[in-house]
Amino acid sequence: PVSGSPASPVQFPADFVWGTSTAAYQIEGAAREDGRTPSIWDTFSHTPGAVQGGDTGDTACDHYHRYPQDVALMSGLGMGGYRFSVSWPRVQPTGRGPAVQRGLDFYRSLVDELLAKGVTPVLTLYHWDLPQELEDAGGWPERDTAYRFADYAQLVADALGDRVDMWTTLNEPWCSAFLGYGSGVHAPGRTDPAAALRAAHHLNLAHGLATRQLRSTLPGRAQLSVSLNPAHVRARSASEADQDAARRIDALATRVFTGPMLHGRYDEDLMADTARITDWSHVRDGDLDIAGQPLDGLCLNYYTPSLVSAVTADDADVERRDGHGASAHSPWPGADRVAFHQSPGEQTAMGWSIDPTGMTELLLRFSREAPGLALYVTENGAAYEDKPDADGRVQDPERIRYLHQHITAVHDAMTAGADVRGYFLWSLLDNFEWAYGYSRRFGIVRVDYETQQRVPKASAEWYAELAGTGRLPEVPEP
Ligand code: PNW
Repeated sequence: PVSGSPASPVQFPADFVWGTSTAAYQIEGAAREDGRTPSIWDTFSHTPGAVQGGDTGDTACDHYHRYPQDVALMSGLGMGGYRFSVSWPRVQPTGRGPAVQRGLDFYRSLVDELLAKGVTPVLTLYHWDLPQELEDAGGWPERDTAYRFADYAQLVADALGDRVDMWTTLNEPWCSAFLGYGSGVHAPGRTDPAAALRAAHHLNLAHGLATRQLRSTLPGRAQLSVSLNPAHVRARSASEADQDAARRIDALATRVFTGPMLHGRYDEDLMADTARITDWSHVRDGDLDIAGQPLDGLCLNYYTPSLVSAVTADDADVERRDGHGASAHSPWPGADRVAFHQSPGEQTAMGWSIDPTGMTELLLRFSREAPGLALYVTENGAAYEDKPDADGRVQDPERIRYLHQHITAVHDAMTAGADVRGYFLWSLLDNFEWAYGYSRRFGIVRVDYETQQRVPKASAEWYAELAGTGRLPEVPEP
């Protein structure tokens, strides 16, 4: 294009998948129906003080009963894909033994509904809802949980393998391990750094065991992957100390999972940094080979970068802004000399700064580090305090702007060579935002939690145009 001409349209390939993401506990409700038993999130959300407003997922968006309407909504928006998760305690209530047929039937009906409308299902096996009984037996810090996960994966594969082609094992194992067992702001709310590191390893092992099993039973067309939320870490300065702080956080946020899963190893610096906390004797011979099973794709979730520095005497009063909720306990075992800072720029309602360059850099990092793997963005989006106007319409120009910037950033990565095949917006619906309950709305469709009415926001219409044309629409003038 001639410089000075209007920016050339941002056009995506015709086979690029446009979709939305959700997770079982955040939308399904029906917490005690059809044989479902409590997960760690049921227990946690019913613990006074754990979740903002005392909110729980008991009813959520009632998607369990309203899924035909929700699929019709997606189809009306012209979505090509839908990423959802299977609730482990709905399918295998105690985390052991045979499957509950009614639980599997729900997912089978959901998938059939999607396929009938031409929406490709992308199935996540684990989006944080561990059966409580397995937590009572020790949870992710216990090795046995990894084997239980592989058995559960097999049950789901047997039931849905003939109709689902895109499988991801875990969603954001960092949150499961370090928010669940380190800072305790997520279920099960434990605050034990050594347990958090054991949990991370057993999640790596669980991913590998399940991948090995799915590979041997699913048809050859099945695509296997995992969804990670690599913190895109930036050092506040070029000083050696700040660079080292960034290295430590990258190890604990990202390489603790990508090391085993992509390269079959734990990096030496990670093991040395955490030597005070664990001797890593929970890692057995052969585990890393299992964790490093070959994958077909890598799914990345991106919202905001992290800005860190080394703690110095001057930082004694630096506010701990690590965007992970208020806790006296760190989610970063062994990195207590690291300070987190608010990145510059505007923020969303999560207090997360808006920086689309992190998206491009993240995709390019993994296109170099994992050549040959198809990349997917499986989560990206923004919470805003949008409200219906007098006519009941929801104008959410900030969300449209956020999406426009980040989808442009995905395109930039593709132009620079990243093999990105799809983008799944978080989220289809406003939903249960974990420790924040219903106080944060990420949906492109508004949910009225009193009436369960769904109202597509302006961003949904904007996104539908993108999905229909593959060309990024302009941001509407205010
Ligand atoms: C991800 N953090 O959660 C999840 O995969 C979604 O279920 C969630 O709704 C979405 O992002 C928006 O938050 C995260 O504290 C929760 O760093 C917390 C953190 C990161 C991701």
